[in-house]
Amino acid sequence: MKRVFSGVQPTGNIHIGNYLGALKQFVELQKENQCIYCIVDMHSITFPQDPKQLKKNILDVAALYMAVGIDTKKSIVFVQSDVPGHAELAWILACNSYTGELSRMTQFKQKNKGRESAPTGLFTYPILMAADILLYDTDIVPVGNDQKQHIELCRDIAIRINNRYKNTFVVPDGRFLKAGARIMALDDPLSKMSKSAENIHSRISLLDEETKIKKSIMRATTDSEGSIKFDMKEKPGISNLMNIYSVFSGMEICEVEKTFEGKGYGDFKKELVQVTKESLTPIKEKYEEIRHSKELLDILKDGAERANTISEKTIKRVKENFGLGL
Ligand code: ATP
Ligand code: LTN
Repeated sequence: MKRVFSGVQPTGNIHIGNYLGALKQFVELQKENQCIYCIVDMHSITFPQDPKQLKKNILDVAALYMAVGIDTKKSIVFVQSDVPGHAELAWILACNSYTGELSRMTQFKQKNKGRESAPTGLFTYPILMAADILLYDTDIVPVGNDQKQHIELCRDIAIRINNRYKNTFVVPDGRFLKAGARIMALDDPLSKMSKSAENIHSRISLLDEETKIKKSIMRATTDSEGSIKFDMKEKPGISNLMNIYSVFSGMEICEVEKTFEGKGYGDFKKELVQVTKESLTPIKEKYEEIRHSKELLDILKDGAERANTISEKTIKRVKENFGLGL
């Protein structure tokens, strides 16, 4: 059995990009692997968060994990800050990484655009992410394409430490889907769909009302040509919508092209609204059931205990290999 680890930030607005790029994989991987899914609250404070809202967002993500099909009897679900090993290992990894490699991270460059100075945590964000992964001897990390560079850095740090010290870490592999790995913003198909974009119609959140879903899709940017053909370079808007249609309906892109041959963007968008609603309704229903149940807190507490047991073993091994402590 392989070990799988991944995380989502509790920053609100979990959208179909997060679902199709990451969460859908989380569910599939449960069948044959030991999976650990984390709510990475310490990553979310790289920008200031309202404390009450953060607490609520943590429970929202936990309930969404379960609503999309994560089975907490099989998989471990927990909150990052409940397991002290993450922060502890992050320091040790920081001492084995370089400011040069962190400066090359495109996510950092994008999020820090236009500023002279950045929060230190935003700069060292990938190190905490590497700690999350290496702490659990992870083999596979299911994520969206935007995390490729962070996974590469995690691998580099693991290999570096394995060479400098005793063999200490399992070197993980990223896992990226073909179709959902990069869902683009509905209002700007050249940027990725994001939780933090100002325009709410740039994304479809998993808990959006039906009228909002319809509005966002019907006003999504396309082109003036009017033919439903997949071409990410020349026709990024309609291609992104076709991608979303393909993953929600289970149809291959070429089948989507065939089905909508000769039809207009209006007809296609109406069908897309339909499959999106059909896919999201059961998730919303399950979410409502779980979100305010007493069970939710118990599940997270139990998850943290299980995670902590694994984490403590790794920390012990790392300290031994580094000569730290008594
Ligand atoms: P933000 O865009 O505000 O930085 P985010 O949407 O990237 O936030 P995260 O919690 O950091 O949110 O990401 C959770 C998971 O969703 C990650 O695996 C990430 O790669 C994936 N993901 C995020 N956006 C997309 C997208 N547009 N398409 C596919 N996968 C995505
Ligand atoms: N950086 C990730 C979230 C994240 C993560 C992780 C993903 C934090 N720690 C460990 C996989 C494994 C993001 O999606 N922005």
